[in-house]
Amino acid sequence: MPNTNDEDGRTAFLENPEVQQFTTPFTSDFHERLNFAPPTCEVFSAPVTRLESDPQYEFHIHPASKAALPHIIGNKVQRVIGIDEPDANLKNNYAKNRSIGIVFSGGPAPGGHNVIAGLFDAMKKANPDNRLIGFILGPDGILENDFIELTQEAIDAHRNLGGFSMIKTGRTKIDTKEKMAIARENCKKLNLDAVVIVGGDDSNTNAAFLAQELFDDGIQVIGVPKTIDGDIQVKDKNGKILCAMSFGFHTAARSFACNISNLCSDCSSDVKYWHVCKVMGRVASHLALEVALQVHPNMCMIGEEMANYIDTERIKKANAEGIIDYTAYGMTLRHLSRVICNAIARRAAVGKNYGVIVIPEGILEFINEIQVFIIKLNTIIADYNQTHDTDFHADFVTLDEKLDYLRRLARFSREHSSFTVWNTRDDDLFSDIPAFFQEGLLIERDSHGNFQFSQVETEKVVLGLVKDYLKIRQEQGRYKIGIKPEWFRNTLKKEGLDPDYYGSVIFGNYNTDDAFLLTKETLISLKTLNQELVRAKVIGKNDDIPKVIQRVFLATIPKFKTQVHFYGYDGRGNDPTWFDSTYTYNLGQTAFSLIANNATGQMAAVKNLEKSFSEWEPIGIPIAPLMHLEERKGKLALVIERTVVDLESPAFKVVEAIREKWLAADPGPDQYRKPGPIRFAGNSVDSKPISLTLNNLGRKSGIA
Ligand code: FBP
Repeated sequence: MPNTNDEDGRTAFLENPEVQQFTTPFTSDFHERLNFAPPTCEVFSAPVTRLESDPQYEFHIHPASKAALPHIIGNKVQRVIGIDEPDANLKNNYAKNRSIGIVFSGGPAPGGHNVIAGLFDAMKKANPDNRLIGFILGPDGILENDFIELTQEAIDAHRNLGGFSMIKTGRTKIDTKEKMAIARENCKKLNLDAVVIVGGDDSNTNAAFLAQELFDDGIQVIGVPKTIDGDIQVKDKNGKILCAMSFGFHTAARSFACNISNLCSDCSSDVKYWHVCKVMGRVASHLALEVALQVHPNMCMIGEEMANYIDTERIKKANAEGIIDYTAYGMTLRHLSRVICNAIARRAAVGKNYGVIVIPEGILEFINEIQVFIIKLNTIIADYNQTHDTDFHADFVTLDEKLDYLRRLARFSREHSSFTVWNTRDDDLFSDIPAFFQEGLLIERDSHGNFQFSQVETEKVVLGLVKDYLKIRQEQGRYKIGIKPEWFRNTLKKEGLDPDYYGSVIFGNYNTDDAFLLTKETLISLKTLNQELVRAKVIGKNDDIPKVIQRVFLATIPKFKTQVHFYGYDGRGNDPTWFDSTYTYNLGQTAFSLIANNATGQMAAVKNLEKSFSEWEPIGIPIAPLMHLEERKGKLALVIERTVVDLESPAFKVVEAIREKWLAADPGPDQYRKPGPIRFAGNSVDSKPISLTLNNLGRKSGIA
């Protein structure tokens, strides 16, 4: 380094190109991404595309959707067809000068910038005078008329890059008559021909309502399926797949998987930690399932499986007593902690007092007792806000104030039997929950009325129970670290003691072929060890336990040490994989084809994502038929149905069949898989979600 007092020397140093490669934000990877041109589906190489209804797809249409969305309920699935020699009509309509607005809605998902790039390139190819408007900070941008015109330069600076930073995002919902009216006025003021809403289930629901609202103004609205959670997957009523996965899922899962696989390496090296990895996905466990397939962790909880759990023992007992035991259906928090503890204890018994557990962020949503609290509290908060025309959280700021309000409700229910939402039993059960979790359950809902799982330390609740139960197991002598017989023998021999003399007194399986020695269940402390050695006359009443025996014994007492990790925002901001870059670029192109062919109330999608790229087909999916009624903010609302993990799917069945092997509660090696980092070049570049591939293979071989 030159003399830092010498201004000229320092300037020259900073201007040195070799130094500048580190002082500017531009890496070679970054340039490679900007310059990558994702391949497009063949139809997009034609000068013009048109749409063709595909009658093979049918939907169960909810009457409420029919009533609320009359202008778009009749929409059909549209195939995008490339036309090399369009007639004048088609050509002119396609090339019509258009202004299109685009908005991101909800959490970021890798690939969003490529939706914009794909749309931009398609619309400029159709007519270089077309304009693309980006609304800033999500739907708020539409309501506040805050937008920028997206230029070639801006687009080129964001190609294949993660995040939504180009126009930002937000979670506001355009859900009232007033907001709809403002949105309509602002779109009209901007002379927009169409609006593209890139969002999750709630945002695509919003897109359908906006399409209905703007129909008479001739402003088209197109949705794009985004969410790392992977819960927008569309099938028709006969199970034919239209959209296998929302965009962003693959990248987020790969990013989480890469980090979690590093933890697998770490924990199997210093062999002292259980890494508890909570991964995003609040309503569905698709991300947890995909991460499990990518990494082969020792344990992976799948929420849907827990909800589906049936305690046959309890049912038998209830049948014998002639009663119905509702608690036998769905896993309880207690049972969940037992399942985890059993696995931890089994690994410890073969000397593996470490491991990796993956749990989905929304795990508690699948636990019956917690789900009931969430629904009840949603209803209470929504009713309070409506009745008092105010905000529950502003009126009751502290936890004590909130609890006090709930207590008053419980009292009210005692006095008025017609009020059943919150009774004394609810209040008592709620008081048993740790304060931080009570607070979590009472946090503000998001603008769509969703419970905000990412704000709650779910893992802390589960871990608290696990730690308590492990302590109990330890006191019962059912949680011990197994030690290798050779190590025991060598250690004692080194100190001049006869291993056989002590072995059969200390270990329950000393003279067996077992690969690991386990101390007898009754030996749970140095005191009980002392008593046993005296009783077996191996040491005298007043003798100390030999130091080396103490050392061996202490090595069999497990310490449950955890490191807790949350994987969510990091993977959500990752640069997209090849799969997501290509998928999203084609989604943008599809959105333009739908707009240029006068569609509205459709979701741009790519069919056959689970197959090789040459089989991908751009399509439009009608949004209105995907709606059903669901509880939101304590009320029933018409929303797109989210897809949760299908327990009959080949992907889940694979996990179910192999998870015992991944637990590796045996003397053999762990089964950790290394998916490696996301790369934009090389062999792994065109990988796709493993769950999609397995489901496709399963269908092909007739097991799904
Ligand atoms: P979207 O459904 O909007 O795509 O967001 C999904 C998600 O990433 C969830 O996995 C997570 O629970 C939530 O967003 C976090 O929300 P926030 O960004 O408001 O903390």
